[in-house]
Amino acid sequence: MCTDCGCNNNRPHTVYNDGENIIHTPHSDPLSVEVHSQLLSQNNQQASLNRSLLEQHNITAINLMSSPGAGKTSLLERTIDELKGEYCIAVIEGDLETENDAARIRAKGVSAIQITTGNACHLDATMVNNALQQIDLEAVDLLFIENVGNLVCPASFDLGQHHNITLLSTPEGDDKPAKYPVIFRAAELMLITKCDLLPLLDDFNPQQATHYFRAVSGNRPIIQLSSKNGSGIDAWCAWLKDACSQKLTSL
Ligand SMILES: Nc1nc2c(ncn2[C@@H]2O[C@H](COP(=O)(O)OP(=O)(O)OP(=O)(O)O)[C@@H](O)[C@H]2O)c(=O)[nH]1
Ligand SMILES: [Mg+2]
Repeated sequence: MCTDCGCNNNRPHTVYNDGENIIHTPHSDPLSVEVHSQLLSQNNQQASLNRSLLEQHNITAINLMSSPGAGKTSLLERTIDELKGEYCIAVIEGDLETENDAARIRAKGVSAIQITTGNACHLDATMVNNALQQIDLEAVDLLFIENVGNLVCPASFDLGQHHNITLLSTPEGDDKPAKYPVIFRAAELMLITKCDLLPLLDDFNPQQATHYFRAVSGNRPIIQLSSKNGSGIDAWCAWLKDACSQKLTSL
């Protein structure tokens, strides 16, 4: 048995640390590990350039990550309703196919660029840079990036954002932070979404979700909310305002 990850495959394989994440490549050769490492390194360089570009324009950028359907776009729609008068907002949407989410955001009067990744399961820094070229950055102070719905890969690709946020929706089950720790560990804040459904879900325990999140991320904050009935949206908007004002004072 492998002493690194416990798999039963006796072929050579590697476990390495890219500086933030432990990456297991259990059934591949060292060459593919090298290629993967170079791709991550190139991505990190582009992400740094994106971050500099955003900072030149005093933009706070938020990367939203979750499983498909956890409520990212619905939360953005609600957030735009709350904050549109105070902040100039733009959104970059990531999906494998369709302009659906960008159309939903544009219907709120906010500019949105849709990235369709084809078969890629996450956004990367080059895709985000291409989208940034299409946005009037002078006219933006709060940028949301809605990543592709996926609880694994998005966490490994820096996009140049300032804050990573992971959503956990109540119908997914309270054990997801324990089962998919990498994406929850990457989160500065966890949002428990669709809390209006809690009375109907007898097996989602917010305390249990909190316990699992704390086990992977320490004492980071959690907000319970519902984009349907508006509960917790004030706390979420207060967190965003704080993030924007901290950004301004750090520039
Ligand atoms: N009950 C309830 N349903 C919600 C809530 N937020 C979103 N939904 C529903 O969940 C479904 C998915 O919502 P989206 O906002 O499209 O989710 P998403 O994470 O953007 O989905 P992808 O972009 O496909 O990953 C829709 O049917 C929404 O109406 C909520 O707070 N409560
Ligand atoms: Mg969406």
